[in-house]
Amino acid sequence: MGICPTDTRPLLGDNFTGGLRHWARPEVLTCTSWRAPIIWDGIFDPHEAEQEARRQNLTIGLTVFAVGRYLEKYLEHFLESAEQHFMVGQSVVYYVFTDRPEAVPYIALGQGRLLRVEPVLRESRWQDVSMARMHTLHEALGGPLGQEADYVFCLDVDQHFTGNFGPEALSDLVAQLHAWHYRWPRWLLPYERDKRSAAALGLGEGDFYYHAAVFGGSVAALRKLTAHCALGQQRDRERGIEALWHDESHLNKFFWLYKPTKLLSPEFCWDQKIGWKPEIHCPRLLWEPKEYALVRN
Ligand code: 2GW
Ligand code: MN
Repeated sequence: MGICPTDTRPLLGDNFTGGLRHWARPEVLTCTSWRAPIIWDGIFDPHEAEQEARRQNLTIGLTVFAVGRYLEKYLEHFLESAEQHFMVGQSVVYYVFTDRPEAVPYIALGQGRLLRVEPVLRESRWQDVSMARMHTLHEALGGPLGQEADYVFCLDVDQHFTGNFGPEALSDLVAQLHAWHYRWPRWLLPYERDKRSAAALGLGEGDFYYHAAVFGGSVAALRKLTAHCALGQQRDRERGIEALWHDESHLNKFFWLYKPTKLLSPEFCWDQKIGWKPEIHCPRLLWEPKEYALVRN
């Protein structure tokens, strides 16, 4: 680990982190080799980022899929906690993709916040529920959603907000460091290694391992990301193969080819099961406990 170079060239994607204070977290990596900031608690001023975002009069989208049992199990807590912590004070639109629109719980929304329900079909295999998101998002970003929102975050539903998740996280293309893998050597990261897969990365490839539970960016950047991943998945399917971590493997391939302009530290999507780590100051999202036996059948 190390701090950002003292180079004075402007950082990529720093438009919502005016006055980044890389020196505030000397014990962690706060800048990538391609000069994108890695957002750790303390290196940005949340108020400055909020002011900048408000001056630009942005609409920020949050997409989430709640299909089958995941609706009852996770959606309400996810949305209630988003009301407390996600982009507070900004214009926000939630897009809930579900196979049962009538079952979406009623949530009292704050001023300037809207919720839209987008019907989707239910895939029969759970792997397909997760992977179909890329194609569905791609279509949505090309339609009214893409017209309405300036920036969009695409999140898993099996988590809840516990801390401020604000405009400091905005940038053209945003990737989330995976909480379980950010300290691992590159060769050990669980990328797809089968060369037949569109998601394959060689042993010397890959920058970080990114978590598909959180990614975001401008509508244009996300159109490109979702097209790339959906096409890769399609190509694999035609060959009768499936990447190790499904959509997440394709996402990692995309971020290797097209570098994110901002990275979020694992504080933005933390798993309490990992236990206490000195560098994790303020978790913004926490994973819900995994109950695979209950939901994966
Ligand atoms: C998924 C797996 C097994 C059983 C059900 C489902 C399921 C997922 C479902 O029944 N309904 C549903 O709406 N989903 C959506 O897909 C939901 O938004 C959920 O958060 C998302 C991903 O599934 P999840 O959260 O169970 O997968 P994780 O937490 O193990 O996620 C990582 O790996 C996935 C690929 O295997 C994805 O890349 C995901 O983004 C990663 O966080
Ligand atoms: Mn998940």
